[in-house]
This record gives sequence, C-alpha cells and structure tokens, in this order.
Amino acid sequence: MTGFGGGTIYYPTNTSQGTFGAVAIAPGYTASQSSTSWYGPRLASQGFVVFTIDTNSRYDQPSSRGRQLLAALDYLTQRSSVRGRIDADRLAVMGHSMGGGGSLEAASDRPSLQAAIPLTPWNTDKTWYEVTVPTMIIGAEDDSIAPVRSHSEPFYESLPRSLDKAYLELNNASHFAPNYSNTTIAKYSISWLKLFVDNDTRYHQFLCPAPRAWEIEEYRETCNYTP
Ligand code: 856
Repeated sequence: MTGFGGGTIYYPTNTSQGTFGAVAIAPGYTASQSSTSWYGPRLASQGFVVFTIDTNSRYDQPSSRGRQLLAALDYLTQRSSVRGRIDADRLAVMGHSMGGGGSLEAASDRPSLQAAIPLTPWNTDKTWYEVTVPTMIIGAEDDSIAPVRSHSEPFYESLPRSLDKAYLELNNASHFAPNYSNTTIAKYSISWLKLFVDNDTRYHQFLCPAPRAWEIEEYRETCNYTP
C-alpha cells in the first residue's frame, strides 16, 4: 500500500454488467475506516466500487487526506484485485469532516474526477473557485465542529456558479450524522453519483429542482446540468 493507510473495498459481484464507477471515501480527524463503513455496502449495492480508506496517520490534515484519496483511487484502478471491474474514467471522492475537506482538495487537484461529495466537511481553506468537478456538499444544521456558516456554506458559495453543485443541509443533525447509516445522505449521494459518475439522467429529478422535506434544513443547487 503506498500513499494511504489501507482500507476496505466493497464491490458489485455481478460481472455481466460491464465495468463500474468507483468512489474513495476518507474518514475524519482521529477516525478510521470504521466511521465510514456503512457507505460500503450501501453504495456498492447501487453499482459502485467503494474504497473506504484509512489515512497514514489519524492526525493527517485535509490536504494530506486529499492526496491519500487520489493515491487510493490510483491503487484501486491500477493495482487492486478489482481493477478489472472499474472504469478508470468514472471516479469520485467522498469524505467526512477533515476527510470531506480532503475530498475538496482532491477535486481541486484532479479535475478529471466525475464527482465529489464532502460530508460535513472541515477545512481552513474557505475558497474553492478552481474546482471543476461536480460537487454536492452535505452539511449538518447543528454541527459545532465544522459549523456550516464557516465551513460548508462558504465552501459551496466559493465553488463556481457555472459548476454543477449542490448544498444539502441536514435538519437537526450533528457533525457525526455522516458516520451512521442515514437515508437522506444515501438518497442524495447515490443520486449525485448516478448522475455524474454514471451519467444516468434518471436521477436528475431527485436533485433538481430543490427537494423539500422535513429532513432537509436547506438545499441550494445550480441546476446547470443539461443532458
Ligand atoms: C471526527 C475536524 C480545530 O479543528 C477541530 O477541532 C476538528 C475536530 C474534528 C474534526 C474532524 O475531522 O472530525 C471528525 O473524526 C476538525
């Protein structure tokens, strides 16, 4: 293993459907892959190869977590035992907290990514004008570690207006909501991955126009996507 701390690969077992897109997911500060493990079966069951990673050190900062996400995708597509099941042109990143901050770093550094989904992201860098990767930021209303007013919201607003971007704020949820099986996170992150990694336009209807539901405190989107 080079460039990241290992991890677990979850993958669709059906090989008659061709190749699948893949997503690497980074944990937050001091956390391990166990904090993101629920995404493995949840996303793999929808047709994605999922790599929940550990970081080299539990104390790595977002910029390092971003580099590790990209190293994990390189391992996944070039050297892993499931590389033959993956379409290397259809890759995405996700991450929680400092790992979510890392997913923004990865999107900034590798524009060829097809999607990024930062989950209650934390970063000292508040400006992401340079990102060209379709990005859905998921914030939590009651987050006191990465408050949406100083993290998710400025991140979202700094992304280019021309970008396919969305901001979903979970109602009555804490910083740690993304660590536990969450139907709202699953529904919208799967829709984002389906639309931008698989180019499956059937999922556009779930993202635009803005959904209204009690579990969503706020939703912003550009709805720039045109099939
Ligand atoms: C838990 C990010 C000053 O920054 C912080 O206090 C801080 C704390 C936690 C996290 C994080 O990644 O939380 C996820 O594993 C920043």
